[in-house]
Amino acid sequence: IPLILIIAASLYTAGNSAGESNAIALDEWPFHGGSPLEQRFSPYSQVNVENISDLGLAWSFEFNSKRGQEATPIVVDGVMYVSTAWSRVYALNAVSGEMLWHFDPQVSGATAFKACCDVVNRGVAVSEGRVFLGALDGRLIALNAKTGKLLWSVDTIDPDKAYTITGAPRVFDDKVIIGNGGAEYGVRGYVTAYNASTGREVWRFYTVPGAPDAEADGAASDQILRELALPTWHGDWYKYGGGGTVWDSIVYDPELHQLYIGVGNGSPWNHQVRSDGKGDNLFLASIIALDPDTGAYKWHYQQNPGESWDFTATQQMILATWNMGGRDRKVLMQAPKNGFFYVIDRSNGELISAENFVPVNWASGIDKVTGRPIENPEARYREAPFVMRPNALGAHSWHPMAYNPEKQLVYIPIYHSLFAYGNEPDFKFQPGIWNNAIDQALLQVPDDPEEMRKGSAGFEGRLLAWDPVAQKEVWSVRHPTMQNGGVLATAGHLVFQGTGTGWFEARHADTGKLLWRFDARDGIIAGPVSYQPNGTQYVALVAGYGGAFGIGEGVDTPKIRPNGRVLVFSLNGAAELPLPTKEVLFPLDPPETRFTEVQIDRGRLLYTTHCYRCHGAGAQSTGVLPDLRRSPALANNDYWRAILIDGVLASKGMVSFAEWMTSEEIESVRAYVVHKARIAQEQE
Ligand code: PQQ
Repeated sequence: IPLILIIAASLYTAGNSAGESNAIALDEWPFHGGSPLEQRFSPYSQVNVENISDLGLAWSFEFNSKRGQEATPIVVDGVMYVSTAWSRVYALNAVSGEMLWHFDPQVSGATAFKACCDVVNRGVAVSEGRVFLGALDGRLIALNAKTGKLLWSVDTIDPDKAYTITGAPRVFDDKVIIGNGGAEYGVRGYVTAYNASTGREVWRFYTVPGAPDAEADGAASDQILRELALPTWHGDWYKYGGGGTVWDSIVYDPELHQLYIGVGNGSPWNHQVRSDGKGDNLFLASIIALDPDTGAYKWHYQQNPGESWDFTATQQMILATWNMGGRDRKVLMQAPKNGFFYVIDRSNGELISAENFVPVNWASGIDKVTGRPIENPEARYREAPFVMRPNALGAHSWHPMAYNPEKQLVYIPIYHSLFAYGNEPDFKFQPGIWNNAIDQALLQVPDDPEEMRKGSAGFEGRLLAWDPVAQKEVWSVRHPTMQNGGVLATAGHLVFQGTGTGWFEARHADTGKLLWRFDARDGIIAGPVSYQPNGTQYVALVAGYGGAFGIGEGVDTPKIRPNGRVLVFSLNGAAELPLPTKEVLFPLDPPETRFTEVQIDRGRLLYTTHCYRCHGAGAQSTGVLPDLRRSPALANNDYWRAILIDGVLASKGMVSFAEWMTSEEIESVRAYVVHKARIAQEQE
């Protein structure tokens, strides 16, 4: 075990009764969640409720991409290691901001097509002079922490399948572990542990069974999947991959020497299609505990048996120890997409409590004895569509929450949203492309902005302070936009969070009162960190919009965005934030060509199926990816075909759709975008 983990683990076990700090006495941010317990709590109080008005920008650093910025920086030995879009990594002096090195894994632009939710990267892991990076194209890469030079690189995926990596690796003992994404594209989820010095594979654990007649695959999961999981699957799931990707949260528990992995949704989403509407489909939407040495299964807790809505247990897991009824309980907390806050005994996976932290209509509660949700039968959209709250975007997604162990409060960046699920009438599985087997027609957005606004009425983003012991809200504040940043809690009685509208804010941890804010001039979605080298406390974060919500929906968000930037604050910091690089939008200048209503309507459905997730609802860009209504290629079908059929922009992430749409269908998409451009022009 590396020294740092031994120190960390002994400090945790020292402070393990309720109310006592579980925080580590390290002056840096060595792990993804700050400490191995992933509480995102800084034990420093130099910056506090009394002096927060003196907090100012100490330095900033600009990346070279304005795609989604989701990384949590790691700070070790005075160096900040931070990743950005396209899996690029920078090493910066954590005090001065001076760049020490950068590494670009040269991910091919076409990989963007396989990424459901932007070309994001949530961060690196650092241990014993090595930096570990999961690249979007599936490579796990080890770099020399001093020089940024490549030490080793392994391909963790089957390149013929639509796997991607957006999550941060985790390191423990002499191993580094990584999962992947792609459950919308027909893959089978797994995690793999590699030897940290050599990159040699040590073990792999698949989260869902393969074909029933498949030979033993030598993976650590083989036997448990056959015994426990296989009987819970029906139909042709293995032809569709099954899903269960571990695309974000993995936690190594140094106290119990266990590894927890958060497993995602089914592929395709619709349980009717995936598994004939039968069976629990283990281990979808489950937390699984594994033996870190061998990958052997220890226990699991499934949140959504027969998952059918893109519900995931991939959200962050926070570990703590509480004194309950006179005895210490080692708990694991998670606020997954489905809207319930779960407290689980991490020694055995037993449910301690679960209550909804947002309004939900798919279940009336969680049965305390069985641990299963008490479902509203209509939510399974078997006979009729169901307007569900929350939905696939989740009540809470990857945006990190924070736990203040001194106050025993969790601060969660939450969403309220709803949409209609319905059976896809003519589902045909197409490997390698978005397949969820739900009716895309129900997701089409109306042309009338008033109607569109009505459709999204009730959508809101909040910061919620939650008492995880009593399972109830303590306070919450509403933000102007739905998607906002991750959260940091500090011993200075502060809670830090960035907003979608571009403010970096500090609030009082007890009341939510706004105490300080800084104009970051760009939407923020990532989570802040804090470190205190040489006696000065810094608070740092990456600013920049994007991600699933940030490219797909952003009706009222700023349209010209700067590149992502690292912003670092300290007391009396007096740096100026440079104005963003200037950018000019193409004019709205749709061609005169007339299209029929039928073409436009057909284009609307195709746009919703294939284009919407990157280029925005109703062809309204959020400013992260190009606004198609302003594209010069709209002018002429030859230009349009060059992009959509010949794939001339593949290196930028816009691949050919020739395999997925006919020429006529591609023309209908142009008809729809021209139609939307005309409407926008009239409104200008
Ligand atoms: N990624 C984001 C993001 O970065 O904003 C949001 C989501 C993902 C989701 O809501 C997902 O459901 C999701 N699902 C998968 C998957 O099923 O494999 C992967 C990812 C990802 O890797 O980013 C996301």
